[in-house]
Amino acid sequence: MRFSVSLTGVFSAGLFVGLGLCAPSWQNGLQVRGPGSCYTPSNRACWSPGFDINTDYETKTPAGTVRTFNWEVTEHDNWPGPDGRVKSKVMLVNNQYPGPTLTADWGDTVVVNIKNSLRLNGTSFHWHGIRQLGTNIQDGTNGVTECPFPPGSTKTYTFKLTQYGTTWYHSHFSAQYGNGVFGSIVINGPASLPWDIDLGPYPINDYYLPTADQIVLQTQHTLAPPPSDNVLFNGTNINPAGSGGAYSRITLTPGKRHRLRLINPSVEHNYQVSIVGHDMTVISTDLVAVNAYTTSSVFLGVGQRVDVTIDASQKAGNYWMNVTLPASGLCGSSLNPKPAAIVHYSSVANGIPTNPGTVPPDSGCRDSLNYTPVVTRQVSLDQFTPGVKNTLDVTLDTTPLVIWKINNTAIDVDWDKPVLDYVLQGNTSYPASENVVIVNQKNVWTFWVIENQSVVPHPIHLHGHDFLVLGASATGAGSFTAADKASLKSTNPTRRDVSMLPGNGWLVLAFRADNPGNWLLHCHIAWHISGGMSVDFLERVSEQKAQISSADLTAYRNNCAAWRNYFDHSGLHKIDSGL
Ligand SMILES: *[C@@H]1O[C@H](CO)[C@@H](O)[C@H](O)[C@H]1NC(C)=O
Ligand SMILES: *[C@@H]1O[C@H](CO)[C@@H](O)[C@H](O)[C@H]1NC(C)=O
Ligand SMILES: *[C@@H]1O[C@H](CO)[C@@H](O)[C@H](O)[C@H]1NC(C)=O
Ligand SMILES: *[C@@H]1O[C@H](CO)[C@@H](O)[C@H](O)[C@H]1NC(C)=O
Ligand SMILES: *[C@@H]1O[C@H](CO)[C@@H](O)[C@H](O)[C@H]1NC(C)=O
Ligand SMILES: CC(=O)N[C@H]1CO[C@H](CO)[C@@H](O)[C@@H]1O
Ligand SMILES: [Cu+2]
Repeated sequence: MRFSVSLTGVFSAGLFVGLGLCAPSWQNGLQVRGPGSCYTPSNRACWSPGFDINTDYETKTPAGTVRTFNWEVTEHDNWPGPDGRVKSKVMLVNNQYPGPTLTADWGDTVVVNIKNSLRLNGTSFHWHGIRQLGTNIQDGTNGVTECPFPPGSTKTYTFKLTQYGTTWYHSHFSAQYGNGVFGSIVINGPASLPWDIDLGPYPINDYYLPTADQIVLQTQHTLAPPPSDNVLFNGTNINPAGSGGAYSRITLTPGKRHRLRLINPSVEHNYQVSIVGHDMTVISTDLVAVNAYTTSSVFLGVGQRVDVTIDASQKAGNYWMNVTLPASGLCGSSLNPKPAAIVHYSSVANGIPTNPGTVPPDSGCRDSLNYTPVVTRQVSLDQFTPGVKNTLDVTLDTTPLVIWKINNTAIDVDWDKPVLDYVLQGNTSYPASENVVIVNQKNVWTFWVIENQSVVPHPIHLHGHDFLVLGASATGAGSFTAADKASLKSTNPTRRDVSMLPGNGWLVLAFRADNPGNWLLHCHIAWHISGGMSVDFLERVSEQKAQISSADLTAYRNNCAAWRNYFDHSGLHKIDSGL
């Protein structure tokens, strides 16, 4: 049994590749939709004939099936809440907090019908990390790729899952996801390490009693964000006073290897996760399968996902799972000083753990860049000349309001006139407030230096691509210099869709211009993007119009007309960037 060996060292996916991925009998079999019979607990590297962990999913995707979901977003006052305290207002998908999990297989096409039954707010649903190859119009970014859809209306999103792993969806209508409009996405596919039991998605997020709108207004006047009132694990926790709520309990089966899909759908907190007495083995970062990497704690910035395996190989008992916020307080602080859940072995009674364990080494709110993708990528740094054309400086105004700028501009989208309107009209007179960055060269790697004038670290997220994280400086390193180029990693660096910009430091990213559309690059702290911290990459937009079906175009236009008809007569006002 594999549990007789301890999981030290780094496993390589190649090990399992060598064991023969798909049995030869499968190779000439029928085209399977979904997992083939080779996808077993002892061989998760295989998926179906012709598809396995080594398949380049950016060029080859299984046929898949169509899966339809019907959701409704509703608004509730005086919600009882999961931690024993009443919350004045929430907005929920299908009355669930977090919203329903969207589960599908690699290659499937999903159709999501969403009814907006909110009282006043529009909404828009973004599918975080989904590549949307050729389907920028399905990206769900209001003011960019669509108008918000108004109360009483239903919108349908349709897109193909070319990647696999764990991700999430959330509203992109201002900070609305902070009111509860978010949920998990599981895309079943091959894995770099065998496992027995999939425990499913496990969101861990900051939780506030005031509404997201109230905190947006507060953070426009005060730089330091308020501490969270709690941190929820899989939607629950006891409250810090211990006067209500319930711990989340993860049940392990002794002797088995479990897959846990950690997701950080917070609005502000970037943290480390550790389990007393147990290592975790990382097998995926965001939607990128990585060679198994065993560690005692994992870091998750806002928006990031880390899929881990956990072996139930310790003495049967109850153990704490802890979340640790970096000591600086710059990556979030909570009125729950020691947020925790319980990891419980099924062979013993439920109980409160007694061993407090050891606090993990302080990450300083920096990402681990030790992860190596199974499907490799390589760039040539000869093609990277740092300069004004690829430098994006982050700056901050604090008077009269707190405003976050990239390249000297705070984004401020127009819900009534998305940037897509300009693309469709071929109108290149983009308002400065759209903060566009033009990328016209076809299929080349584009390089971006993001620099920081603020002491606050930022989780930087890109739509429509996984980026290569070529490097990130130490905290306080200042600007990127020509000499820093030598420190960048160009051979199979960590690849994902969110990475941390260190406080007063730099982050260098690369993505390939292979997906025409207009894609945001933004800080995923809700209060920062609300305050303007985003650019909009206009990637080969001259090719975009031809990609849009007439049905999608009609739906887009009809929705924008309905939105303007609603909002322009509502007496309501946009209070932030709109994102
Ligand atoms: C959004 O909804 C909230 C709660 O109903 C309301 O207070 C706010 O004014 C709305 N904002 C917009 C822009 O619709
Ligand atoms: C998370 O919560 C859901 C809904 O209550 C539950 O079905 C699932 O088993 C929980 N996940 C874990 C890992 O405990
Ligand atoms: C884990 O959480 C528990 C409960 O809050 C706490 O008693 C313990 O000290 C924490 N351990 C670590 C390592 O943070
Ligand atoms: C292009 O957009 C600008 C800014 O919205 C607008 O003033 C102008 O009329 C547009 N041009 C055309 C030809 O529609
Ligand atoms: C930053 O803004 C300046 C002035 O508008 C512009 O010339 C430059 O191209 C922008 N930088 C990028 C990376 O787009
Ligand atoms: C480009 C830029 O603004 N860089 C700044 C990053 O932060 C350091 C430390 O505050 C400054 O020295 C750099 O000028
Ligand atoms: Cu930020």
